[in-house]
Amino acid sequence: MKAHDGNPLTNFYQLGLDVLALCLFNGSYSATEVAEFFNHYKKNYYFGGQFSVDTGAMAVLALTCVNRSLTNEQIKADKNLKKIDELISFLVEKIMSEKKENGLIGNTFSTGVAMQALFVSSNYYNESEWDCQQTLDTILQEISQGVFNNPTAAAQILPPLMGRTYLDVEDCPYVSGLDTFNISNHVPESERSNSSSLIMVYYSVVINETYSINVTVPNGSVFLDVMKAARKKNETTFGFTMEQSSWGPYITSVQGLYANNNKRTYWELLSDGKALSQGVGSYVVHEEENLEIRWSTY
Ligand code: B12
Ligand SMILES: *[C@@H]1O[C@H](CO)[C@@H](O)[C@H](O)[C@H]1NC(C)=O
Ligand SMILES: *[C@@H]1O[C@H](CO)[C@@H](O)[C@H](O)[C@H]1NC(C)=O
Ligand SMILES: *[C@@H]1O[C@H](CO)[C@@H](O)[C@H](O)[C@H]1NC(C)=O
Ligand SMILES: *[C@@H]1O[C@H](CO)[C@@H](O)[C@H](O)[C@H]1NC(C)=O
Ligand SMILES: *[C@@H]1O[C@H](CO)[C@@H](O)[C@H](O)[C@H]1NC(C)=O
Ligand SMILES: *[C@@H]1O[C@H](CO)[C@@H](O)[C@H](O)[C@H]1NC(C)=O
Ligand SMILES: *[C@@H]1O[C@H](CO)[C@@H](O)[C@H](O)[C@H]1NC(C)=O
Ligand SMILES: *[C@@H]1O[C@H](CO)[C@@H](O)[C@H](O)[C@H]1NC(C)=O
Ligand SMILES: *[C@@H]1O[C@H](CO)[C@@H](O)[C@H](O)[C@H]1NC(C)=O
Repeated sequence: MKAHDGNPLTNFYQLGLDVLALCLFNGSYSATEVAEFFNHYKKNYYFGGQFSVDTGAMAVLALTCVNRSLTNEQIKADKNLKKIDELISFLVEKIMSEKKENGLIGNTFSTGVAMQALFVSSNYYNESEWDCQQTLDTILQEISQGVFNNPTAAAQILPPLMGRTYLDVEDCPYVSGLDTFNISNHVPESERSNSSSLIMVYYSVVINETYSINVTVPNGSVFLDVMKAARKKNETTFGFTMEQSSWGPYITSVQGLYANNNKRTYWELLSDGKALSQGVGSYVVHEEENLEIRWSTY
């Protein structure tokens, strides 16, 4: 981070996961350094100027674990450690301010981690500030519509549905049996695809110039199908590469221009000018929709 102007080459969500793992499994780390990193580089809680609820929530979970492991002597001896308390308070306030009218916190997919963070930090807000039941009702409705079919999305929402958080991981009696689990990411084609009819969508690649095309795809297609159809028509303009990740396919390049963590660049997905909350493998497109993939920074 120090060599990159305070920007981690991964991200603060991952720093949160790392600290949480070290803390839960009694690894060795310096609580003072943890406090420093999470406090000093606050810009890393934001992507493109927007507070990332997922990132803040993961930090709250990690910091809470660290805070719980501190002895009173440590706190008295080191002023930095007092900052952990202040930092949790700051993050909880930010998370709370991203609460929506329907109870979601941030968006659908950050709500699971946000709920976990709020479960462990109830000292830092007023009971009346958060209607947990409303959040739960909205989430259950979304689950029944298949919104959480992605296994990674499910993994983030499942603990709070059971009244649990990632801080409870150490209690899990099944850890040694996890490798016998076989979770398939396969969603039957028939569930989302109705190929009996075709729809037309607008698709643009935006770098400094805008490259547009109209493509026809079967009704029920996802964003990735549109990109493939466009690529078939013009490989030079609409060619792209992707990488599998836990959330599905991640777009790494378009027109040979590659996203780069060092430079904080990425390919952003939009519909009618609004950033999408799903990736190219999940987002189902609609007739006459204005789809865009834009060269952006975060
Ligand atoms: C950091 C981050 C990013 C960074 C990634 C680069 C970096 N330097 O780390 C940036 C800002 C570039 C980014 C971009 C996008 N992201 Co993002 N991202 C995250 C975040 C906060 C943490 C991911 C992470 O590090 N996980 C931990 C590591 C260990 O797991 P990992 O699988 O190896 O992580 C990699 C992948 O997750 C990948 N990645 C990041 N975002 C996305 C999104 C999708 C759809 C895919 C397939 C992969 C992917 O980058 C990570 C680092 O290499 C998560 C929050 C969360 N709750 O998970 C959201 C999250 C995964 N992102 C999300 C979305 C929607 C996107 C975008 C589609 C947004 C957009 N409109 O363009 C784009 C991806 C477009 C594309 N090119 O395909 C959603 C996914 C929801 C869903 N159901 O699919 C999440 C859950 C945030 C949210 N609450 O909405 N993201
Ligand atoms: C970590 O240490 C705590 C307290 O000493 C102990 O209760 C816990 O079982 C340890 N966890 C692991 C995973 O070793
Ligand atoms: C952090 O520790 C302090 C002192 O032990 C305590 O007062 C505070 O409630 C703790 N915070 C959390 C989130 O556990
Ligand atoms: C909680 O709310 C009550 C009444 O609305 C208020 O008096 C109190 O100061 C609040 N506490 C905190 C910690 O915000
Ligand atoms: C997991 O399930 C998939 C699909 O059902 C199958 O192809 C794969 O061989 C299985 N893997 C293991 C290790 O059982
Ligand atoms: C698929 O389309 C046909 C006709 O276009 C329609 O009758 C049928 O209900 C559709 N199926 C789904 C699952 O939408
Ligand atoms: C976009 O245009 C600016 C200014 O002309 C230029 O500096 C930059 O390199 C261009 N970006 C790309 C990705 O082509
Ligand atoms: C796409 O279709 C719209 C309306 O049907 C038309 O106005 C536009 O010029 C078309 N764009 C391209 C790139 O063909
Ligand atoms: C596409 O399918 C959906 C249901 O899956 C249906 O509501 C919609 O009317 C269909 N659109 C077209 C243009 O066939
Ligand atoms: C692809 O698009 C570029 C402009 O972006 C154009 O110069 C080229 O002729 C197109 N190729 C085909 C096969 O249409």
